[in-house]
Amino acid sequence: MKIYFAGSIRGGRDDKALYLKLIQHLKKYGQVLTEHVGDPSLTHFGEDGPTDSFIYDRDMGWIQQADVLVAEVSTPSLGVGYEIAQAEMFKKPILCLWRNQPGKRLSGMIGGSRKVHNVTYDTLEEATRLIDKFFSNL
Ligand code: 6K6
Repeated sequence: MKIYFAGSIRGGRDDKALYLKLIQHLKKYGQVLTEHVGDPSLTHFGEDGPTDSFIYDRDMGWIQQADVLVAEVSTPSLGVGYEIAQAEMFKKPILCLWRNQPGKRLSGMIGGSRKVHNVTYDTLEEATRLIDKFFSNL
């Protein structure tokens, strides 16, 4: 199985350690195409990285190839929102993980989509259990 994991890059890297742990867990279900999202050395700026058109073309190709998209959406990111919309268009199963945070709510454009399986969690253990449940129902 090919898994596209989406998490914030230029939207902010506060959750990068969490992304890495979720990616490690997802690897038991198949190949994670986007392991770089959990790279601790990847900053929100990425001045030495590939061009934006390279990133866009490669990531759109990967979403098309993927069997499933899993997004961690607690740090708002334009790129992650765009990827979720594209995955909807390609009719991919989508899991969105939202960590409960006082005073914050998930965008209605994600939380309100009937094509997205939205779940909320408090701990990493809970998030991994929700991932297991999602994959067991695929
Ligand atoms: C490194 C540091 C900053 O930019 C880079 C290189 N950029 C990217 N490399 C790989 N994937 C990217 C990059 N920028 C965005 N993406 C994709 O968009 C990832 O798959 C993420 O799920 C999502 C993050 O979007 P933003 O808007 O938070 O950057």
